[in-house]
Amino acid sequence: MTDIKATLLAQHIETPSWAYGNSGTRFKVFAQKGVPRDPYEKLADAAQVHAYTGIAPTVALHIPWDKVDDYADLARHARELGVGIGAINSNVFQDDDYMLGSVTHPSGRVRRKATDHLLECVDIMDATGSDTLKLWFSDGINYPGQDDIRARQDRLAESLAEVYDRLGGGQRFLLEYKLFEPAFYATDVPDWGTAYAHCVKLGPKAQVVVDTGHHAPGVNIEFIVAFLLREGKLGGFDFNSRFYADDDLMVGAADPFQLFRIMYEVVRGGGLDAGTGVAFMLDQCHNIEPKIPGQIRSVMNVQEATAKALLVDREALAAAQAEGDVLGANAVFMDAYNTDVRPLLAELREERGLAPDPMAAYAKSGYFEKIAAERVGGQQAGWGA
Ligand code: LRH
Ligand code: MN
Ligand code: MN
Repeated sequence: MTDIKATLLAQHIETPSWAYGNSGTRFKVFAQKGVPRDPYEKLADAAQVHAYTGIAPTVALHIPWDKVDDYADLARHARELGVGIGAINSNVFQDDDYMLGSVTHPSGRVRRKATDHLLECVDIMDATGSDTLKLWFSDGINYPGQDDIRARQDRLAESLAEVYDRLGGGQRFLLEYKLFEPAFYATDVPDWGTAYAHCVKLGPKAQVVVDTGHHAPGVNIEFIVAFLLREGKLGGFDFNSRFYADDDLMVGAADPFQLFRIMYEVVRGGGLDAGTGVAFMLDQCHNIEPKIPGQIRSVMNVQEATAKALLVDREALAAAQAEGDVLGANAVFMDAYNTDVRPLLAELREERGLAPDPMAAYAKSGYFEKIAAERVGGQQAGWGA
């Protein structure tokens, strides 16, 4: 149990700056009270999540949603609040220029502009001390014949190589895949195989990030996790839940059993071991629920799934598997999943001097009342901004 507790304490879950801003669907963004007005206030809210969970010490930025004049100053502000800057997320999907793509666009001018943005993100990594660049491309085509699928792969490879070469020592990039949306016919990085192939070609500083919402229904995500970890190519997760497509709901809300299965493969593959570099990031929006509690709940959901995965009796499982004991092996697995780990986690927090129930402690703290009174005109997270 001491080992499990130490592993749980060492796990870090990164929250995204955009989770704290107003968000919604293309139909309506419902503004909430107390929402941050700038990136500095987003970091302050993220620091609250860390203060109550103890395991969310870094915050991902999205550029240009988090554009500031002085990134070193933003990083200093984060440190003062007790958090650090995590992954820098690039954004080559919101300019009019990108209607037909960014790094895979048929026009060399647009490709240059997109790649320059990615290089600027590496400059921001240098200024903030971030070691991870997260690349997601909305690039793709809507209609058969619209553009040459293969030429777009060539253009993608060319841009990725330029960014890869710009990375400094200790820096890496994570390539994110997504089945569809906004492109509806053929996305340029639609699946883990495409992302993996590009990353293998580039080298060790390129890894794949698994956004749990970016798959077709029924896809066995834990298989992908097991495979990528075995190859040393699992860079991290963008955690969220989906019922239909890229819903960005709270991780573990739609399918806690799937999250457990994913975390088991992480544990099995050594992804929690120090130095493996698997980043556990959230990529979510809280459209109708309050944002800071939504993030606290999400961090707790990942922690609960991790605790259950760590509780799997690996020896008993291996013995049952070796004997071909199908039901016995499954029972070992399910015993861990069905364990209520909440008392263990409450104990862990108390041992660290934290409140046993982060949700209740935050609600009691008065922070929400304070920001609701102080902040007027909170920022939209980014979409449609
Ligand atoms: C794309 C995505 C990607 C973006 C984020 C805001 O759907 O998952 O990670 O950067 O949403
Ligand atoms: Mn994502
Ligand atoms: Mn997404």
